[in-house]
Amino acid sequence: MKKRLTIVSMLVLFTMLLAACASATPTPAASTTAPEAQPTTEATTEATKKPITIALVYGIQGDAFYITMEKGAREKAEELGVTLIADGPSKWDPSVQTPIVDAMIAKKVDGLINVPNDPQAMIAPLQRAFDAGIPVVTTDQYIGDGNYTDGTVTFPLSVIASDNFEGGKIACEALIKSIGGKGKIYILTSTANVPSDIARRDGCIAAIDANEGVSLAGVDYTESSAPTATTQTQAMLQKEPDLAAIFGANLFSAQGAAAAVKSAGLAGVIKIASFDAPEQAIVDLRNNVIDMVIAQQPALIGATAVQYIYDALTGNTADIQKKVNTPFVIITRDNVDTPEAQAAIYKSE
Ligand code: T6T
Repeated sequence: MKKRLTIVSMLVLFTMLLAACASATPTPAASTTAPEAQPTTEATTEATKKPITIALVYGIQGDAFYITMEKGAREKAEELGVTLIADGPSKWDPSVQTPIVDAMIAKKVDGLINVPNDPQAMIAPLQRAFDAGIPVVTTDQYIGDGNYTDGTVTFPLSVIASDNFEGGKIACEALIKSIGGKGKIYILTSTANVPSDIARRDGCIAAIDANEGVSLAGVDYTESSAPTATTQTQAMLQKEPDLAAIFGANLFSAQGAAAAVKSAGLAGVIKIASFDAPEQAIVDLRNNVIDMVIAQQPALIGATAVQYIYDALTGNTADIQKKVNTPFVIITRDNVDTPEAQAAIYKSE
């Protein structure tokens, strides 16, 4: 009897213990609600995720270099699921570009990519964007002295551009080689206040200075107008009948120079290097009018800029560099049909 009682009391105790355990186990209960809570949290994040709009204010309308930059930016924007809006001035002029930047600020875009038309005049408009909480990246050109780490202007996230001094040097070293290390070289570049083109001019002059047998015939500023470049080249051909080579330091400068050389019947006699790779430069290369094309990578520049703005907006700042130099693709008659050269040719629409 005593043994039965002990067994019964042990059973009661065990049952009480079980009951106590059941009422004092919040952990399993909490863990069963957690998976249900997860979709709710995700749904909330999705619902509150604001669509991202990035603006690209490029250098000038109708320039294959910027058309290609916009294409690269658009492709990257699509890949990242963000909206890209693009606009640019009809002429290279900060007073025309400024209202376009201001309109983007008024639209409350989330990020701004700009090819500043002037390194000083575009500081204030871009500062207004930054002050409105819009991250800014400059492409192809810079503002201030271009040193966004500890230079005169540091608010832009990054400057993404070619190493223009190096490009000018490469172009003119190749020209010097092609003229046998002797002769006069003429430089045509866009304007004196476009840092990229000035750096190309200076890179070319450095190459000329390093070679005793060559000299600088002169520098002219084309205002990015091919007809102006043609007229200037014709005047130079009159002045220097023994001119050996021309460096066209941007698309329109090279295009105008090539037209003048062609119409003077000097194709193949005067060597030409074209900075920039529009389709016409490739036609001129194949026809022996141009001897070397230095293709920048505008699509890569545009894509990298969109990625940087997106990274900044989504808190991934670790990979953002204050300065990025995109590489060149050098196109000659020997490699023009390679996939790499073909891919580097700019798009005109
Ligand atoms: O050469 C490019 C660009 O890099 C430069 O800053 C301005 O001219 C171009 O757009 C070509 O026309």
